[in-house]
Amino acid sequence: MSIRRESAVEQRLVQFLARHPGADPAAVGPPDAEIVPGSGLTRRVAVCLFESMLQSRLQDLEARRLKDRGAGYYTIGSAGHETNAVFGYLLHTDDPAFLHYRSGAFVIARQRKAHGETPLFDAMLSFVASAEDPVSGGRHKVLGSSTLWIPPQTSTIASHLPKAFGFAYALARMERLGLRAAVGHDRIVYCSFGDASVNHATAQAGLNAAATAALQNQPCPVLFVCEDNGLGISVRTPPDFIANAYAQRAGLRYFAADGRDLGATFKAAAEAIDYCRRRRRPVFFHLRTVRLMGHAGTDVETTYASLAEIEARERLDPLLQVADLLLRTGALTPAAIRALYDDLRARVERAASEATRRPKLQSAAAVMAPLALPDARHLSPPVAPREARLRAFGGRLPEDDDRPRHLAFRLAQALKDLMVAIPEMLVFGEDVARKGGVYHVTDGLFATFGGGRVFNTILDETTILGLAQGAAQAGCLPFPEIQYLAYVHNALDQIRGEAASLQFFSAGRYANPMVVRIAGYAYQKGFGGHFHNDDSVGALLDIPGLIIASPARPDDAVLMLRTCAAAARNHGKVCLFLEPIALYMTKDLYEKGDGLWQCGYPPPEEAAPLGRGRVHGASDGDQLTLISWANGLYLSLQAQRALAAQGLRARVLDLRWLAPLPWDDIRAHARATGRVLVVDECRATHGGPSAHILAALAQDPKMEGVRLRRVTAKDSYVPLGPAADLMLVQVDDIVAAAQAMVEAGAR
Ligand SMILES: Cc1ncc(C[n+]2csc(CCOP(=O)(O)OP(=O)(O)O)c2C)c(N)n1
Ligand SMILES: [Mg+2]
Repeated sequence: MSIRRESAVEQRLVQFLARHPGADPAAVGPPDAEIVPGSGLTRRVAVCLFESMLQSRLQDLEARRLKDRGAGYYTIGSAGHETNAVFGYLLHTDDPAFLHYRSGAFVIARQRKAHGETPLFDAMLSFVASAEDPVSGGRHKVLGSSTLWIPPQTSTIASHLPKAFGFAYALARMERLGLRAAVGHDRIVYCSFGDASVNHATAQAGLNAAATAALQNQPCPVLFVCEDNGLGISVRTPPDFIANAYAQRAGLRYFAADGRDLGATFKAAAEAIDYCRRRRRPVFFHLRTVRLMGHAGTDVETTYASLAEIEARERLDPLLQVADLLLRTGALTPAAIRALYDDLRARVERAASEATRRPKLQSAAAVMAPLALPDARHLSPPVAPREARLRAFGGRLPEDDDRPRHLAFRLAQALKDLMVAIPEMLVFGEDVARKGGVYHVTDGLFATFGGGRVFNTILDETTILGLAQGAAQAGCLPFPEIQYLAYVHNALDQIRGEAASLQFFSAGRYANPMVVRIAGYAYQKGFGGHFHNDDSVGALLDIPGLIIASPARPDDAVLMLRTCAAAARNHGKVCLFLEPIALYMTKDLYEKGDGLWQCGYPPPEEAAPLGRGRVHGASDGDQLTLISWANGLYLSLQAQRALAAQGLRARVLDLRWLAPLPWDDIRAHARATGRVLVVDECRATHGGPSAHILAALAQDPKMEGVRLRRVTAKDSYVPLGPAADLMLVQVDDIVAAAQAMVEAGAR
């Protein structure tokens, strides 16, 4: 017995077609008559669906041949799942679709409905990672279409359910707000996934969010389709698990069909789509499928299944069932179906051989092009008309009020200003609405803009970030809030794997612009634990393409928030905005009552240049540059004064941006003073950017002779009470390190 099942599966179909006796005269009818009575499926449409299904199968087989020849790279296919073509056919071509990797026939069926599409060639370009692949540009084998609302999905199972929910939820909200959306307000969102994937926390988050919305009578037209083949690679899903778990799930309307029965699937799919579209409520559609030819080309099924089982599955091949339906009813003659098979197979082979000759990505720059940051000169913040601002600010503009204010106060004003200027901007998260956020940073927004644009979410960070992605793709500019830095970690994949990667894997064709505000860092008095007092941003720093802003001063926070809004809105960027909780309410810098950590409100047309730092107290003859940001800036400025009292002159460079880092400023000030002390409030080992900064300076020939050093927090969680100070960088540590550097001699 062969452990590779491609040829067995293909031969079974070929022989079935060859041996089929043809039409039963009693079942023959005209093309527009129903092929299965009561199904709504005509013969014509059944043939059309079969073509999509067959093409999908032949593509899968070709993908394996390409891999065997060393010309292709990806072999997870749709074999056995092809009835999902029904949804591709029935939905509108701009009903957004977030797809399971086995929804290949869905894509083909949808592409057939649109003019000017070349689905076959596109798939082959994708298999061979050609730079001409019209979705990812050769960056990944993805199911997707830049013209037909199929944003590419990569391989993290279940990661797309929260954004599918988010798109549907936002679409309905945009309609109520009178906002123009990226697709019509009557569109529904399609989202498919496997049966094993349902177990994933991220899948549960998406399903739960949609169900909760429905139970709160909030429209959420999302059609979840579980393509249930009973397996997750080698692990069996308990029989009837999906039906038992979802047939009665409150908030989700359940539909089911056996994918081998084209008529029944068509009927149930049409009903489910109609329900979802008209009622604007979420649906869970259970599509029973089989998996043929293993999980992927590399999966040897015989290591975990008997031949009898494998062959039993192969007998359930939906193509056999659908071919039988078409032949029995005379929708196609045996000769026509064989010709169709031969023609399609030849076309697939021609397209594959052409695709292998098309160019690949040739340079690192070409690969990375979609990650490019916007030109700092093109980041003008949007400004609302004066009248509208006056109304929002109660008759007095914040820049006309010269009382200095603290960080949380200025951030709330900056958010308000942006909301006036950007009608599609939404603010959401836990407790952000009436309460105004746990730190009052969203104070007053709910009262000014109402619950349509400022709203509480359910308590789940995955949902919040999924909602942000979906809402962004629907045409909003989301400003989600994450309550604490540590809470981003339990949903990090939504940033790392999904939001930040979308422009890359779609070659810039799709974007999910957003500004994620995250309250974070340590130095909070009276709080312990790694959650409220988290001092690491390491997990965020290596995510390609992300913009990470981290202001310390109220004026910088306002200016940088505007830059982020422009980078997101005009360039589709995902921006993280890390706010130091410990400085939210801080008013003084050196002494109680000095009020030096308060600022005026920068005029609304001003913004901070992306990736540029800000230097404090620089003068000729400085002996040292302290480089820091956030709480570290606050401490460094205090250290600067203490050092000055000892006759040691240090300037302080606030990085402001952790990505992109302000390299020009870093290098200029390093050269100017000959000594660099990076004050990194994060943990020593990979917590913050200091090691990276020092490594880059150390190997820069222009930095010859510049002394380099850093101070960091300890590699520990942060404890409660005064013991926290033992772990975190203190002013004295900075002063001591600076003194030691200067005492060590000239550069
Ligand atoms: C988060 C995550 N964990 C593990 C994997 C590895 N993996 C890829 S597919 C798969 C099985 C998925 O099974 P199911 O959801 O039933 O889909 P099927 O392949 O059967 O269609 C696993 C474990 C992954 N891609 N993503
Ligand atoms: Mg499965």
